[in-house]
Amino acid sequence: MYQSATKDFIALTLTDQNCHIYNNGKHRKQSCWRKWKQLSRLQRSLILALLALLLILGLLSFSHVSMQRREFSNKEDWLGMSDDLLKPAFPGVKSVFGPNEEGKAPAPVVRPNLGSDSVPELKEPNVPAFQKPHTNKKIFPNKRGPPSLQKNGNVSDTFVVARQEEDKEEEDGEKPKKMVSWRGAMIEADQVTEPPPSANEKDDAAPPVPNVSVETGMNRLEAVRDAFRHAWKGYKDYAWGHDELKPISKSFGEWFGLGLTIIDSLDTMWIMGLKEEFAEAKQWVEKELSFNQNVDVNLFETTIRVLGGLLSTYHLSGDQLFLNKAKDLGARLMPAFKTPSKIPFSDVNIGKGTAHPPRWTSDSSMAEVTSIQLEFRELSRLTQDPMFKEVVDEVMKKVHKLPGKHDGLIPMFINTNSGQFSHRGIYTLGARADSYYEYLLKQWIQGGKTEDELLEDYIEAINGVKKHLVRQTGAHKLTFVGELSHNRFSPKMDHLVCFLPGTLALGVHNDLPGDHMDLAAALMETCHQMYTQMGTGLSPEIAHFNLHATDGHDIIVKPADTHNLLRPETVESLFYMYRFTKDPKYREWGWEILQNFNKYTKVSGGGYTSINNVRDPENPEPRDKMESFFLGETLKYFYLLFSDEKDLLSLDKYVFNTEAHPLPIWPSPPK
Ligand code: DMJ
Repeated sequence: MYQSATKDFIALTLTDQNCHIYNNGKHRKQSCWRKWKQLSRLQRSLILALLALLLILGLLSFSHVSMQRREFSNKEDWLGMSDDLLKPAFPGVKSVFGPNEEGKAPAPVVRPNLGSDSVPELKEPNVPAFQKPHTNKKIFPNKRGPPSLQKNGNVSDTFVVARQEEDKEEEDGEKPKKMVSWRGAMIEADQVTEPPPSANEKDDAAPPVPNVSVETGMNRLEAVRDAFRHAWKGYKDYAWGHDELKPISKSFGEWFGLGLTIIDSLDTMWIMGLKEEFAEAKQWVEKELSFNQNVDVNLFETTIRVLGGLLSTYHLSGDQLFLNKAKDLGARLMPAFKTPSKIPFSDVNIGKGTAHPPRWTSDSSMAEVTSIQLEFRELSRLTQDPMFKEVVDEVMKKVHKLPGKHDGLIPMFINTNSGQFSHRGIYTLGARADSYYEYLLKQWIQGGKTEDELLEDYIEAINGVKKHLVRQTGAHKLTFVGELSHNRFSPKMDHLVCFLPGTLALGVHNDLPGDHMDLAAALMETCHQMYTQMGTGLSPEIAHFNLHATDGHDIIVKPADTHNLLRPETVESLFYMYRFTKDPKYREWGWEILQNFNKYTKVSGGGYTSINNVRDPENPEPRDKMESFFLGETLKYFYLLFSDEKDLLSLDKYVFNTEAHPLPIWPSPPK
């Protein structure tokens, strides 16, 4: 039976056109079999060999497919396993995996506590006075840095990625301009920052801040300088003249094509006394920087980073070059204000002199149109040309009078045609609204505390924040600023909101209500906890807070929010809090953050990288991007936090723009 079946099979497999398939199976069998018999022995052997080969190939491909399937399900096992095995940074906070915001491969992330994530009905705030948080002794597993970022760690990985990138660039014919690296003392200094791997392994036993004089803070300052040099080296070697460094692929990213990192870094280098680096950057500004480019730039980003950076560098260095560049840029940004409502468009072509809103809307975001004032006002003062100040003051006046605020809180968008708020009903101190509140206070300070409308709006807004947005967690009474969405409270806080403790403290320093300082201190503690409760000791982009005491956890991180972009806000606030209180704990907290940036984001070969997963110290997943604000803001605020130099940028003489560029407080009030 087996034999006859085989014969049948063979006969049917022969596709000889004479071997027809008939309806009648018997006929078919006979006809094909006859043909087979007519073949020579050699022919039959060849055919049989061919069939055997096909059979083997078939078997092989079957086993390959099933192996792939097995691997796939193993991956699922691995992810599932890591979900369970991931060491929770805070006991009981579980991890899950899911797609990240860029739709990349799912990574182990933190499982939100569903119980607390529900949005409770808006009630009266539950924090009449700020209860001191129960500060647990810090849960801070002093782990080793991730293998991929260790100096002697995954060098080959980094190399392979870089090599592949280079190969690709060679194929594309777009090899980035390699710059001659500045070598010498800088490299040695760089090595001081990162402890040798052996030291990392012994971290648990080591004293918290080895070899550092808390009194003088001197070594910490050197550590910040080293971090800056390391970041700068990566930028110089692989991204010189471009907007941002991609330190893992050793390449660059372009946003506006304005050498953002160089300009954002200028005043930081000046403040840190990095003369050689400053001289080189200045030379680039002089020789290479041109705003006469057919390029669309974002009005807000260009104002805070480039205009702000040029103006502050002019003030610090006294070099006219920077003011001339600032004037040129300011004039090129002016077309943004030519709108029916005088509320500026978000984008300007600085070469063509045209402006437009984003493609999908005629709205601008509130933070963007109300956080360009410090810079434009200062430009008018320096140039004696009122037009810059007039256009931005007009925006503030309009917003001051605009209906639709909620106890001083503003919606996130404004329409450039109607000049009215749009997308009403959502109130946040985070993205798209944050620096509106910051600039109310800072403009008032800049102008010598004479512009009453700004102060009124600020005080009213902070009262609104306290009334509608401030809550405490159930477990450890951590104070946070949530969001209001159509009258429902959401216990969600962006890391961006961590600018608020610093701003509140600055207000109190300028004689605003003392209870603002209580809120500042309570929020500062929470921002600190957003770092310490993560496996890497670095904050996620967004935290959710648990209003219930049920499971003892305060902070929940959703899968899409586990990244850290090297943002400055917490360090910024630590700087203000330390300046005004001199409480050494703020320096300690800052020092821990700097060490963790070094452990988990420092890239061997140069630069620091954003990471995808602050929960996983073993694999924080580098994102391959160093934002210009890491040099412009984060490292500058670290330096200022640790510096004991008495008159270094006194907060009675300077006001920092939202990108950490110091601008002078005016000696006489504006006219
Ligand atoms: C910076 O560009 C500024 O601080 C801005 O106000 C908010 N975003 C980044 C830093 O996080």
